Amino acid sequence: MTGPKTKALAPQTFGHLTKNEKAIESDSWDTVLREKHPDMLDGLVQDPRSFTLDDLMDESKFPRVEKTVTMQCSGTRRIEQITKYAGQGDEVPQAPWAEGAIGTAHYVGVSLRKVVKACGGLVDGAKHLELYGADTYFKDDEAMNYLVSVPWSKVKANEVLLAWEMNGEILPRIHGYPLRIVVMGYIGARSVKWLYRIKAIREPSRAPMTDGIQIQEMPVSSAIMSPWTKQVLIHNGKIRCKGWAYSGGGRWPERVELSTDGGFNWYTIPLEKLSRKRKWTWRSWEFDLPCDVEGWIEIVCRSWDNSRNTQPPDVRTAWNWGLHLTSSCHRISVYSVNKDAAGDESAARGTWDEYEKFWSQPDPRDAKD
Ligand SMILES: Nc1nc2c(c(=O)[nH]1)N[C@H]1C(S)=C(S)[C@@H](COP(=O)(O)O)O[C@H]1N2
Ligand SMILES: [Mo]
Repeated sequence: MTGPKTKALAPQTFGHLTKNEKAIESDSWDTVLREKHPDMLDGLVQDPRSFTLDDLMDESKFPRVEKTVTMQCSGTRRIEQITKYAGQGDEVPQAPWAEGAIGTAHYVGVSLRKVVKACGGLVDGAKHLELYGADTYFKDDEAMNYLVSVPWSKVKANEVLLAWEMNGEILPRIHGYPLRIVVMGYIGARSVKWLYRIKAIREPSRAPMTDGIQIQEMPVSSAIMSPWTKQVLIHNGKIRCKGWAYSGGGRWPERVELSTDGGFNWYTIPLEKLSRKRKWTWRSWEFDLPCDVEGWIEIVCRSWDNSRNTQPPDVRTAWNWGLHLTSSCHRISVYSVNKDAAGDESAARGTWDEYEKFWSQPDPRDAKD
């Protein structure tokens, strides 16, 4: 995924929006918009119009919206499908994402609904908005733009933003500079970067991440970010675990649980160890997980959202050809070395003297008759 080739892009080191506005004003945003497509919002709207970033930033026309939003790729944790069932998925070489294909940021922009309204609203029959990214790829020997659609109902609910600022800075190029879509609670693929055109249409766009059914709201899921699988952990009877839990569609994790025995017994992470609940974001968590045993153990993470949805137990349960939505309980294998148990454990392992003594006491080692 690379950005559009535009000239004179501003450096990414600006700290303040006033500076950023100037930087954006003077560069290629208008060029991209005007040369490629005269109308930024066209199709089935009453009054097709073009907007500059200045227009969108004008608070007398469009109220500014700020939102903290989690964006999750539908391929998050796909690596678990790949490593367990090699060759059984068609996107394997493209995006072998692990637990990190998710992130939370604070965006500034305007609601797309208001921009549609500024075009006189939709005409009869329009039900979806098609979003064009300026980047291209080849499909059947043809150069295509990145193109997906979102339903009007989602836009109408003010849950789709046009954003130009991320975490207090100008939107970085890699994240869609100068303007991107942010769809709250949906699969990341709908949040189109390097946006240059929006078109109102009747039917949903035939676009990536359909898989027969269009993936929109993300299911409840979670992951352990620390420790890592296969790590050897030397601890004092408690393993410090950290991770995230998220649910799409405006739902949020209510409970996060951890297990050290593959998912038979669960510890509920106390609420004060979860970050605050918000409608459109993940909750990060941290917990000292009690663990007495030594050797290879399986730590499992499971979360429940406010609709009491939970995660399927195993990777295979949600298998599909695109290897999307790996939302099963996250399982990692770690080697536990419990320093606190060291006294007892070494006794159990024993010295040769203890060994002789043990077998001489209740019974000899072998049966005599
Ligand atoms: N124009 C364009 N927008 C795009 C994409 C892309 O390839 N091109 N990838 C999408 C996908 S699949 C995801 S998961 C998110 C990732 O957003 P990020 O790069 O800001 O994390 O962007 C989405 N928007
Ligand atoms: Mo994605």
